[in-house]
Amino acid sequence: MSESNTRVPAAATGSVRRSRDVPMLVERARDGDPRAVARLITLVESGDETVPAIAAALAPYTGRAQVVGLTGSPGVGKSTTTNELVRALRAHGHRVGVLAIDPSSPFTGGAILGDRVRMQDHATDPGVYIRSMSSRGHLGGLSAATPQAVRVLEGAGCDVVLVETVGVGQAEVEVASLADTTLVLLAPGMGDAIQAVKAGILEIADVFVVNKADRDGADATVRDIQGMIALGERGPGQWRPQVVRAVAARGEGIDDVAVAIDKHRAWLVEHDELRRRREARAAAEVEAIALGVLRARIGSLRDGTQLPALAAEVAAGATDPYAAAEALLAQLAG
Ligand SMILES: Nc1nc2c(ncn2[C@@H]2O[C@H](COP(=O)(O)OP(=O)(O)OP(=O)(O)O)[C@@H](O)[C@H]2O)c(=O)[nH]1
Ligand SMILES: [Mg+2]
Repeated sequence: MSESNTRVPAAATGSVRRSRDVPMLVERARDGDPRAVARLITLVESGDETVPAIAAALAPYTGRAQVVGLTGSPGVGKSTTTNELVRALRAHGHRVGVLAIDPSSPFTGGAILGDRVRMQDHATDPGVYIRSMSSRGHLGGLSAATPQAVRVLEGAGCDVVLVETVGVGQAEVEVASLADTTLVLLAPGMGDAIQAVKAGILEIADVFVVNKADRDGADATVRDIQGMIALGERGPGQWRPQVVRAVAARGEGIDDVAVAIDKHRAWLVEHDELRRRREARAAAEVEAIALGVLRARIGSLRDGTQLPALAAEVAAGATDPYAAAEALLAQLAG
């Protein structure tokens, strides 16, 4: 979020920064006030008690943005590519949101991105929201707060939301379940192609970007990944992952990446896959929320009588854990 660059009267700023007034915040976010957007994302990121109200207020605007996930090994060039994609999307007049999911920071709380993140080019552009979010300290990691943050950005009028995550196994799968289109970035000489197969990335990538194509070995990496795609089983009408080479640091190949994203988007719509993916995403979200509520309820039972009593019975061999779990669920339902 370009918090430092936007002029809003000081009084309004103060009230927005600490506000829990959801209708006011949503209205201001709808008007494009970056501080309201930042505040709403902070609230969803911290799992504030206003989150259900925020989700309800934003529901009418859900599904408007194209969500594009970018993932790949540390340092492969995700942020550089994101920065360049933002430039390309802005050139087409799109409003763009960027969520950089940072697994290393314990809690960002809306911190302005350091130059480490290489997206400063757009810091003063009112048509771009850039926000770093922590994936640590959240039950459910990326899956918990990110869909809500995407909603906030959709509510703020973003046509495209780019989500950058460092590819470390689970995060890749999570970003894929969140995104309409998933880009997996590789670089020559990182053994990435083999890693990709190991981590099951082949299944989640809609577009492979072989970045740092200015380096030796780019041809081999492209060949490797194309070979793997050729081996993959694909039914008729299924999407065949595209492979694009880029030198993000010089802005080269980014137009090709944008074309591949558009092509995938068209395919999604044509095959009714967009609806299917989004419904699957919504199902996962509802399930995660419901499980969270259940977990909280079970937790509260610890203070009651049944769970400790059941646990004592299981430990003593007086009953088995399955029967005890059934008893616990029966108590929750009752
Ligand atoms: N040679 C070369 N270097 C690049 C290219 N793209 C990015 N880099 C450099 O690679 C380094 C890492 O780039 P980032 O965009 O920060 O990579 P990242 O994947 O976002 O990194 P993390 O978020 O830390 O995982 C930077 O020094 C970039 O300048 C490229 O196409 N060629
Ligand atoms: Mg990065």
